[in-house]
Amino acid sequence: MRLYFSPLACSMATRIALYEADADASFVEVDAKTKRTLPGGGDFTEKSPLGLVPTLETDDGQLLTENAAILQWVADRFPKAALAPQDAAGRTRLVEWLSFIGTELHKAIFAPLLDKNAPEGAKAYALGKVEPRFRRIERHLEGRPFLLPKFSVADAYLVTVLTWTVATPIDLKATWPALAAYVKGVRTLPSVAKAFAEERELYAAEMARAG
Ligand SMILES: N[C@@H](CCC(=O)N[C@@H](CS)C(=O)NCC(=O)O)C(=O)O
Repeated sequence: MRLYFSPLACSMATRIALYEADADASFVEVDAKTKRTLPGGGDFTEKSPLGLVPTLETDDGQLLTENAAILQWVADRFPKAALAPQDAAGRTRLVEWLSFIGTELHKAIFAPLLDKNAPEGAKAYALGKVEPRFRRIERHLEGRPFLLPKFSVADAYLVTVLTWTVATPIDLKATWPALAAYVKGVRTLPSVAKAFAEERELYAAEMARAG
């Protein structure tokens, strides 16, 4: 299978899941600005209509998009890695967290804050949404290492988006100590540490290319 990704973007959650599963996967970098694959590759919008990462091409040629779908697909494809609860109640909680991270954190807060072209009013509106949403996860993660009883694909997604706070006015350590401790703990997992180290290097190369 092949994961289309951009360095340190939300697609890193899928990389983490693939590392956890010890999956045989290749990784194709996408230039988020030009929507072309690197190095010197093709038009990524032929794979993903909106040109968004993650996009996962499976061994039987399916093209999957959307974090919540791809992460659950990886969890189901590699059940031994136990990246998703097997029981219905646990699965519902997983979908609840994936939806919360995708809509209430990723899109509602981080997308406007990280978009250089977003107007200041949009950024201020997004910052206004931080307190209740971060409080919800802060309370949930007090005394817990993971969102669910075990590490799951939802943690792979949450640690990825919370790391973006460094590029925003949100001070995780000062304001949200349980979230800061959660990120610190999850980043010690070998799969997560490896993904971050690799993607940090690719991100630095991307920044150097952009000048
Ligand atoms: N709804 C999509 C959103 C994916 C998304 O926003 N991806 C970002 C990276 S975190 C992206 O590809 N941005 C490039 C762009 O907006 O052109 C999902 O959950 O997978």
